[in-house]
Amino acid sequence: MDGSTQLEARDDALIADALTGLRADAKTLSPKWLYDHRGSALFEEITRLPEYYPTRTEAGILRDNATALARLVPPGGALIELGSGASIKTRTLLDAGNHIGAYGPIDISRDFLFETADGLRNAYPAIDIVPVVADFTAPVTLPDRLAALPKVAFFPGSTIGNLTPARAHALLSGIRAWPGIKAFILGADMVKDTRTLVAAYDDAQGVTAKFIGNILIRLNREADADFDPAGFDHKATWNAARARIDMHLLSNRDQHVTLDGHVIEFAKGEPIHVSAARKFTVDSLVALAADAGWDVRQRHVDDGARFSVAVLTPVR
Ligand code: AVJ
Repeated sequence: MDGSTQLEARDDALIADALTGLRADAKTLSPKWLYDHRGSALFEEITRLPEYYPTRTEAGILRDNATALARLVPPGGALIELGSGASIKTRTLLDAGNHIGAYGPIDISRDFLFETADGLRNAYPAIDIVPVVADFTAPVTLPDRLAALPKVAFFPGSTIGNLTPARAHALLSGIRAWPGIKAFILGADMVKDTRTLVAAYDDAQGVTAKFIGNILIRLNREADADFDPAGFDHKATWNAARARIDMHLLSNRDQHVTLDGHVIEFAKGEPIHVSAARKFTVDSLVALAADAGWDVRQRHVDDGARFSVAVLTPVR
């Protein structure tokens, strides 16, 4: 259960990260902690919301270009996905690529990853499914089975937008250095009208609020904290200067919370920054790629040019 009485799965990395973030002047929590088992399931629920256009828009682009995208993987080569979640979109590429030798889903949510991998093994018996439990915001060392193969990286969902520009650059540079890397298929959500953007991160049913608030429930369970989730409200705003949606939890009263024995004070209205979703223009996308040694070889978009799936190739 979600209660704070039982401290299962105490997570030292989570505690250290949360304490650093919550003791800063501007309080923050890293979005990577949103994806425990419940968080991953809530995110899948978000992807089906009417307001959350990115997933279905990107899925349409992948479907329309599946054959061309799958062909980027050499025969017997590997498709490696960063932050694979339920690997739903990936199936479009695997269905179009029966020449693909291996699929390596990388995800931080271990149980969710292994469940997904079992499902994929049943659906694609000819493809070697090699799940990798890792935090892709740090450099990922691929297991030998994947490292040895020519490979294509796949980073859908515009999750690149969750990273600071510096971390996004580091990720693109890191993948550029993988042995045998042939191409990088990168999903990126584009800048558009503010109302559409904000609605996608503040849905009428409150699923996004539940998803963001879940981080507090996780801290109660895994970081010996005593947050009252009802004491915090979800707020999404468009930050034009940084071209990103900011997601905050606002303390709705003066309160204090204990986390692993440390007291943290919250003033009424004080925010915890939990996640940012950066949005791109063609120019900002090309610049991000070029700075890390990639050419934007193709850019597939939907009719409204709301989302793009870019094919990056190493600059030679
Ligand atoms: C999974 C990072 C792509 O930023 O759009 C959705 C996460 N957070 N609603 C995004 C998210 C709140 C999502 N990504």
